[in-house]
Amino acid sequence: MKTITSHTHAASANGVWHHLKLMPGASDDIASADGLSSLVVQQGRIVWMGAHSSLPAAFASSLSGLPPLPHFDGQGVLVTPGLVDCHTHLVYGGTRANEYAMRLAGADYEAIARAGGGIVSTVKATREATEDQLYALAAPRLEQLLADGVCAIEIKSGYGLALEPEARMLRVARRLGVDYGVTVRTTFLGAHALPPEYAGRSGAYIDLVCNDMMPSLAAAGLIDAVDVFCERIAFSLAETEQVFQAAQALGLPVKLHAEQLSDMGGSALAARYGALSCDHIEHLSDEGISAMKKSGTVAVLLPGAYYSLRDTHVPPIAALRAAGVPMAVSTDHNPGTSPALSLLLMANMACNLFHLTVPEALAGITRHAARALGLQATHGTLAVGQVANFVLWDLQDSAELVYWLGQRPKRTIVRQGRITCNDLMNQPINVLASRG
Ligand code: DI6
Ligand code: FE
Repeated sequence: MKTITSHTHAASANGVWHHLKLMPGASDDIASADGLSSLVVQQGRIVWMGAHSSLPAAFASSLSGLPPLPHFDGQGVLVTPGLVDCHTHLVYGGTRANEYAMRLAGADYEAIARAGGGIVSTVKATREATEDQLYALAAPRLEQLLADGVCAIEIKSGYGLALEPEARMLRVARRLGVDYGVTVRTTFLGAHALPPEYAGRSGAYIDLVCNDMMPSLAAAGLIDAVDVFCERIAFSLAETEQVFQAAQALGLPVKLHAEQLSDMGGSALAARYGALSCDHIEHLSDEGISAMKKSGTVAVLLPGAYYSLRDTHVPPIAALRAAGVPMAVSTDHNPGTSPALSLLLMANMACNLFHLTVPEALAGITRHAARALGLQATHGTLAVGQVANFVLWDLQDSAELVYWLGQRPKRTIVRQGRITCNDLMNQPINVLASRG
């Protein structure tokens, strides 16, 4: 078994980080007069933030006989919270490049799915893969996302569609989180598609999802949230509600693949169950928007799927904005409709294709994405008490994060209190020594 040890070997980020130019909206704490802030990392958390001039003496020097904290000079570069990718199907076997070629030649996604391709073809490849094979396939994908500064990620099941292969996918997701030192939230998407052995017996399959798969996987500690693909090629509103009721009985939060290809009314239903998020939502109605606003449900925008399917129905961004529904942006990484492995590229697409502003796109891949996972207390912003996840970028203007296409700016990534990528920083300078 391949075990990654690089995270545990990465240098500790414990210390004082100063001369940081915070991305607008990165923090609710006030930046100092010169626009530069400092923060202190200890044991994997941000324990202090503010102007360097007000750094408490306890952090500036050694009062208790302990060695002083190292300090890191950010030299005024842009700092963002660690990015959050709140909707992925990262673990699967095979690819669907053949379907991409078919779509280019005129076939349509729904027709391919109805003909036994689509999700079900990935189910076949996933069921045939061992746990180690699934891990080996997913790890390099995760590495691509982490290289963009992703520090927390959601990973769904949904290509197993039976207890054992669903468990395998979720165990791989958990292992990736431990091995790479990245926050992983697992989502059970047993109701993603009807497995071939249940053809024509949708009700029986949903019973299996609710009464067998979900309780077993929850008891094994493999589920953080529950999702359904509510669509005319997948599951109905009534079936979706049955899954939500089972989740509620187990105390699991819900989310929904909603209104991607048609308006099924799934978002309003999800909102009634206090959903963390409704995702895709190209065909979201005004009723859906007000229900989401009322329940505090995040709208997750997935421009990679929109782009790959050559969709033309843009989600109702202006109405979501007017209603004050928080909007997140995610890769929706999956082999069928969004083989995307850059969250920064998705932020660009959300601006160009969906007309988000730069601040909206950046909030969409940090603060609001964390909320879509229920992680807002610990992820997505820079604040005392948050996990020490942040990225220093060799940039001055935060618009550059969204502007480049396929070029990754130089950066230093601190993930879970460790420096996991370091293009920018010299060795830490001892505080007392540097003060002479
Ligand atoms: N919507 C999606 O974007 C993915 N699943 C879903 O319900 C697509 C999954 C696939 O085509 O494999
Ligand atoms: Fe998806």
